Amino acid sequence: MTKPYSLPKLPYDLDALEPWCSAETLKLHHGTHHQAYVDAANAAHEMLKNIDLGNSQQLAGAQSELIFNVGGHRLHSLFWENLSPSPTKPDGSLEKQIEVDFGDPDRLKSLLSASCKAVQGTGWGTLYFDTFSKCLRVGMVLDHQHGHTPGVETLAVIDVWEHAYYLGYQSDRSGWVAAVIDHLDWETIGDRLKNFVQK
Ligand code: MN3
Repeated sequence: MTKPYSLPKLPYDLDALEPWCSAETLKLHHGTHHQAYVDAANAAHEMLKNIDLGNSQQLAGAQSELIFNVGGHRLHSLFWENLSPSPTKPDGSLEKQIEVDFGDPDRLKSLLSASCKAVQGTGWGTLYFDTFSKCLRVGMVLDHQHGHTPGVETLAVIDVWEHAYYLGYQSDRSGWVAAVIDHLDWETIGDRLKNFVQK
């Protein structure tokens, strides 16, 4: 039987992000951590098929398992794609939108960095497009599922769980965040914005 969730292939080789993200870190992060969220999401999907509807606690538990693990799967899938082996710059309509909402790309990067630092414990820094206000916003997701307004369109995410950086950076989360921000794939982020604006 086909499972609803599967691990996506990385869009580059395991050593493509070296030296700032080692092949060892990427292998563990993608092949072990991301795979674990995929497996647990499939398990929660199965559990919900035959759930006892009279058992609210079991139902809430299974739904919460699904949300946490699908959240992890989705965020990691976005994360791999919004990293670039070589530095890129925002251009075109993304560049214009950044000017309108933040003044310049450095202000946006500073906000992203501060948001990543402000995550207590496990979570993610995010850049998203609010379809109501038509504004770019910087925010954070705690764990994999708390803190995001439902319905916003995610453009870029930065993983600040310790498993993302501990092998290479130990407790230096700021060093990891700075390296990721220097290697965001602004082309992918611009393409995501175009898709959301066109909706
Ligand atoms: Mn992770």
